[in-house]
Amino acid sequence: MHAKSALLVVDMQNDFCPGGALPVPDGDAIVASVNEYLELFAREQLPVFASRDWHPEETSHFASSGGQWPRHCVRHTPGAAFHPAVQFPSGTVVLTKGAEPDQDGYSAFEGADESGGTFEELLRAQSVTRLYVCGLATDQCVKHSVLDALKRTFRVSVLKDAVRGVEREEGDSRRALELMQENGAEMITHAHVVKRFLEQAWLFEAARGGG
Ligand code: VGL
Ligand code: ZN
Repeated sequence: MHAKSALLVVDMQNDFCPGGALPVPDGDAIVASVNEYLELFAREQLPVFASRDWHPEETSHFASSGGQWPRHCVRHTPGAAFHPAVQFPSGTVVLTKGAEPDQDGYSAFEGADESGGTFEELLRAQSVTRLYVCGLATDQCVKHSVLDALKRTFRVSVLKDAVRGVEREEGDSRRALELMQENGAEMITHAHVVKRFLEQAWLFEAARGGG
């Protein structure tokens, strides 16, 4: 049996896009690619997860309380909403993270759905073994989510054409991608994912039809 895959779209929120409070340069330039992946996973009837930063008004995550970031993604504000052009399929599970005043919430594995199910519980319940990851920001929440997934023994594919970094220091995104790769993540682009899914479908058909 082949690996069951799921898609994780990290923090595609207004505040991380140009015009937002903590803009990722060209953060919105990946929207079209993200939508292609969403369509692909929806068509394959594979689980789709969308993490969101969901901070309280005051949190140790913000510079105003000793953290390193400007105020961003304060829960229920327009900046915390998903970018309006991202087309999440019905059934997308939203993972809320960073909601506690002492929680950075850099990793989607700190997130939970509306019933309190943690990301890992939700993945295990559906026997997911491979996670495809895209979104914002390569050098922050994408990186932490990917490293956490690997630590928890999931296989991880980073969708290189659908991530962008904050780049607080030049080269942060490149270094983050290298670190993810060193820890076992695979780097992949859309055409290869499509090809892989097609091949898996053929193998499945062949096995079923007896050749
Ligand atoms: C993020 C910095 C602070 C992210 C969240 O989503 O990558 N970065 N909070
Ligand atoms: Zn944050």
